[in-house]
Amino acid sequence: MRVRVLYHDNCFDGAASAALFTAFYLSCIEAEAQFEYVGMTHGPGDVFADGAFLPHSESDVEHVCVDFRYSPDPRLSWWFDHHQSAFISPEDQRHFEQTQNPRHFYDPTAQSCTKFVAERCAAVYGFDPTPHADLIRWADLIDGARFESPQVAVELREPALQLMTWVEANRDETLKVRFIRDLYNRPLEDIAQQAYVREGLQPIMELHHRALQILRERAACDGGVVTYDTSDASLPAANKFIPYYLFPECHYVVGISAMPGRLKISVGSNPWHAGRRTANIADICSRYGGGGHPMVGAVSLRPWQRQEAQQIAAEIARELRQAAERE
Ligand SMILES: [Mn+2]
Repeated sequence: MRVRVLYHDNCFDGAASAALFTAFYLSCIEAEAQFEYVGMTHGPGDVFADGAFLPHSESDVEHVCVDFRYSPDPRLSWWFDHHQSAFISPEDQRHFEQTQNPRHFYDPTAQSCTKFVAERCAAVYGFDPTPHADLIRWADLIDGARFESPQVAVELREPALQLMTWVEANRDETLKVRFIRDLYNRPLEDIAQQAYVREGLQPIMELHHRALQILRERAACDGGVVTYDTSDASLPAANKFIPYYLFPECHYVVGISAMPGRLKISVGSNPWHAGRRTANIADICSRYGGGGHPMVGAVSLRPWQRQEAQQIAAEIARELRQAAERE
């Protein structure tokens, strides 16, 4: 069997979910299966339309989607997700609910898809995830943004956090696949010492320090909400925790950055003050065509829509200031 894994691209939980599903499939379904991986990115329109699924004529293929939105396409054999915005339309949600596919798993309360895959596959198929316990623990910490402090998240001394930084910035297709294979074959400390990771990380860490410097200059906190716009500064690797490192007492962050092929408005709530995260960020972002989780989300726009991005970011910041005032 050929197994084509669609996974959330440039995301530690996405890569870790793909790795864990692979380990599960090889040990519980078919030891000889051949895997291929396709990174998926959230955006406007049907993101599956662009060749995610192989033609129906290729019958020896199973399509799997992990840590990424639902598709009603009948070729989707397996699906695991925990994003609140997993369904792009009410029709898709109805389709999921009516189809009752026993291989489609969804739980918006799961902190990471990696742990969700591990738990469901253990419960339903008897999969033993213990060899991957470290990967699961870190994916869960990372996707839930459960770090001890902003220092841990920004200074990046832990191997898992170096890998998180690497995977969020890596655009090399071959290395994406190598990384997923490494995640189910090697301990995280080993992977962080691999030459391809070290070499990839070095310029990212330089960018990271530059981002820290730029955000120091540009980010401002008003009414508990940090705002910034680096969309003119080509900083693809800006670490999402820097605003909390700079403003540890803030409630929310709304930032605009330029990603390859899109502008991204990143919206987050302060993970180190969990008690006051009252705004539902997934709901707010979905009003502007974006999505995510209640605590963190994003809106993507076309690269030339900078003015629209600034206007949307200002509206979201205004709404979050009102929430912060009540918290
Ligand atoms: Mn995830």
